[in-house]
Amino acid sequence: MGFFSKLKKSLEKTKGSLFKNIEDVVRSYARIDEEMYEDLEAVMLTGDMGMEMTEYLLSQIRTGVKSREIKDGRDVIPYLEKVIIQILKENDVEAPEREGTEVIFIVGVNGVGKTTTIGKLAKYYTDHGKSVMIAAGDTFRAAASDQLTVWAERAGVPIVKHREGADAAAVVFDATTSAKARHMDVLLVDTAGRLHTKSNLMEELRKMARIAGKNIEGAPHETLLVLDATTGQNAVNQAKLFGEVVPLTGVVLTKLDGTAKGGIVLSVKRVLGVPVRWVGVGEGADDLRPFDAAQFADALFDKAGTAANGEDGSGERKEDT
Ligand SMILES: Nc1nc2c(ncn2[C@@H]2O[C@H](COP(=O)(O)OP(=O)(O)O)[C@@H](O)[C@H]2O)c(=O)[nH]1
Ligand SMILES: [Mg+2]
Repeated sequence: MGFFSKLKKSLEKTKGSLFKNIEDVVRSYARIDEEMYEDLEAVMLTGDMGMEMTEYLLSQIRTGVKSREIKDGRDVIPYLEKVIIQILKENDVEAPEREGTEVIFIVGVNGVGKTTTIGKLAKYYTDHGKSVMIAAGDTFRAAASDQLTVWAERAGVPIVKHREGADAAAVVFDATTSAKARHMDVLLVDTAGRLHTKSNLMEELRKMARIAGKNIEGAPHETLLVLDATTGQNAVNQAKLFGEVVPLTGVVLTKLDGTAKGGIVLSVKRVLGVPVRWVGVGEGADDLRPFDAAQFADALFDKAGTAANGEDGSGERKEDT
């Protein structure tokens, strides 16, 4: 199955929980009145849209009613489609091309999919002709670096690791030194996810960033927060906390497969101020792709693969092929 098909399948539950209930509400109102807004608010919150996004969508519907674009309940869903596509497009940020080694920190709490994401990113960049190195910056558990080693071998890329309990900043020092000397295009840095020791984590991440920046100018160029889509609004709250610890440049949304809470993708940019950069739809090496608003909207609203998705519906962007 190609990526687009997987994405579409992944979003089925989200669509079901979100649009189905919205549709049921609007269909039962011949005339739009305050009671309809109240019912809509209830189903959106139940659908895990979060307060901010719910209020925004309702205000947009009110705008549509005022401008007469929405005349009765039947016009609500097509109108919302347009609003949602607009929100998705806010996430469409192209990664700038850089000279030298691009250093990418991967952060997030335990279990969200950081290590897996690094494995997938290593595969993706390698497939796209880039040289990749991995740094095992989660030195807290031996298992973390073993797991990462398996991914590195699978992608055929070098990995820099130290023994369990070693200073993560020392791993970053060695990795940045080596990546620079070997003219690597990308250095992916895994990190520990102990948010309950927030001040320690903050210290550790800051130190890692400082060391990286000393060896490679401007590093880390990206700090991507990995969020588990199945945790819905909790993920958004997690992200707010993380944003206080380190400056984030984007979000990787994992586990979109098997959740009805994919609506979280709408909250990320508006609530956190950073775009969704990658989406994960499974545990396989090819189950991660750059976020593409048009593709995501097509998958969400069940359009067949359009030009934006490539003729084979694989979900590859043109510039990727
Ligand atoms: N279904 C699904 N599982 C995922 C995805 N990404 C990661 N996982 C799984 O989530 C679990 C935790 O991943 P891991 O990378 O170890 O998380 P970490 O603790 O943040 O490093 C593993 O079993 C992964 O296979 C995804 O996009 N979809
Ligand atoms: Mg890990």
